[in-house]
Amino acid sequence: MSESYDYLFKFLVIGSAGTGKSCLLHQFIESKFKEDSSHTIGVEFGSKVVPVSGKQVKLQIWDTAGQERFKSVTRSYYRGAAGALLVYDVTRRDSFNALANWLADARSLASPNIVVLLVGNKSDLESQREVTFLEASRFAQENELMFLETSAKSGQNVVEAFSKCAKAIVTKIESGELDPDRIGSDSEAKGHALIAEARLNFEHQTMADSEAKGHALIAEARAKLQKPSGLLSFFFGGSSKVEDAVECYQRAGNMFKMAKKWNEAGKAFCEAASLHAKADSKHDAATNYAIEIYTDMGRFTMAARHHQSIAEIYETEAPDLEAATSHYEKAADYFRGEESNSSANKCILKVAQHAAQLADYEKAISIYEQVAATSLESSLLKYSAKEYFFRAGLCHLCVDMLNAQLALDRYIQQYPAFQDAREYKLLKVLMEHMEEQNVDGFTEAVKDYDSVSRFDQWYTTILLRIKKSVQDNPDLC
Ligand SMILES: Nc1nc2c(ncn2[C@@H]2O[C@H](COP(=O)(O)OP(=O)(O)OP(=O)(O)O)[C@@H](O)[C@H]2O)c(=O)[nH]1
Ligand SMILES: [Mg+2]
Repeated sequence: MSESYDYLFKFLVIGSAGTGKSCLLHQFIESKFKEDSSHTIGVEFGSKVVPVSGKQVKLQIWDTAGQERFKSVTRSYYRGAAGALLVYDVTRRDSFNALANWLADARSLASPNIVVLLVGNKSDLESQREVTFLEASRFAQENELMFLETSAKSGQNVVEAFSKCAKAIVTKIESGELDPDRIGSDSEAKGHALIAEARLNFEHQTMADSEAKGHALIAEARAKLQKPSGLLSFFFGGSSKVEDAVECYQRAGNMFKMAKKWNEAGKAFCEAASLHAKADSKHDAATNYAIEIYTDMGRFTMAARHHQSIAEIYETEAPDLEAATSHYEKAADYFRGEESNSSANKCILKVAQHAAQLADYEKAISIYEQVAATSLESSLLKYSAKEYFFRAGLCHLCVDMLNAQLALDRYIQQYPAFQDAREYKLLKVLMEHMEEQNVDGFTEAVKDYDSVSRFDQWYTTILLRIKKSVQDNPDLC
């Protein structure tokens, strides 16, 4: 079990949350990308023997949590570390800006002589890069750090990063600059390592148990749902089997959560949530729970998708536009947090659509205008701006003509080609008819347009409201 080695170095992997520290460690030890990495709780541990300048060096690596709330825990592991990988994410400037603080911590808590290698991770995401190689190498030079860009995903430079850092330590030892007895090969570190290894084994065992229980509960939930209801249950509360199934799904969710099977946990909680919604009972607890887990684990995309599917349930199976809107809004926020802009837009457009239907025109207008403006920034999406301006224009007409006119002028300034669009022309014609209180002309214009491109239910509702406002309230114009 015990491999032979010449040196044992304690290593730290530090840096902001989500920069890929755990993935780097996993890639280094397992030579694989960790697909489903979630935020590290406290610290994790790994070790590997690497050949360095003809010597066998055992690296005992402490992967620390980047989240602020674990700072006090992770700092207690810094002592005695010989080397550190200081990680930032090349696609996130904030993680680069935080480097100075991490470095100061490492030097003051581990040792002023700690050998630090700066790692710009996620180099595979070139198109999303926010930090250039040049400015990072400048930072490294100014702070006497070595520097590499890596990809924990492709594996590029990962082994090199650890080896390069280890090599620099060996060189320092051999030149007499470092005393090997005074760096992270002390018995305290060995003690830490043994405890961590024991803890990991224990966790693996209990996690496997929890996962098995989770699967059993899912099977139980399914069996409960398939049981025929019968006439009696109709009288004595037919929904009880649904409630039992919901409970099973929730318990399964908890088991999966303990097993760190986040995907399964989320699915189980969502099953529970959608059953609740269908049974039209109070389901907030379950949905929020599912979403909380994902948010907590930093998996915003997951949280977003779940908000989105709950919103869809509220749109179709258990109609409640306000609830749907609020879930779409949250989904959009989370998608935006992950920079999934097209998904965020899809959700926020739903919010606008429902807001208009609920007569909150101001909100709808502001969303449509915003989405139109962002679409104009991209040559691919530019074309869709006219639809959003059209929708915003119609919402304006539900409120008043003057602002509608001013808005149209603004839209043309932003997007001159809008003037030639059928949508713009229709808005203009409608406004003319409104001014003349010509309800028949209004109807004709709508009909003409509709014969070419059919209006869906949303447009029909809004157009009818505008028409009604002309009939009911001629002074409006
Ligand atoms: N494209 C790409 N994604 C990566 C890379 N490394 C990590 N990721 C992704 O980045 C996210 C965060 O990775 P983690 O390794 O868990 O981040 P961490 O730094 O350990 O986060 P904390 O534990 O909170 O400190 C995950 O979704 C990974 O899939 C990489 O090199 N390329
Ligand atoms: Mg981690």
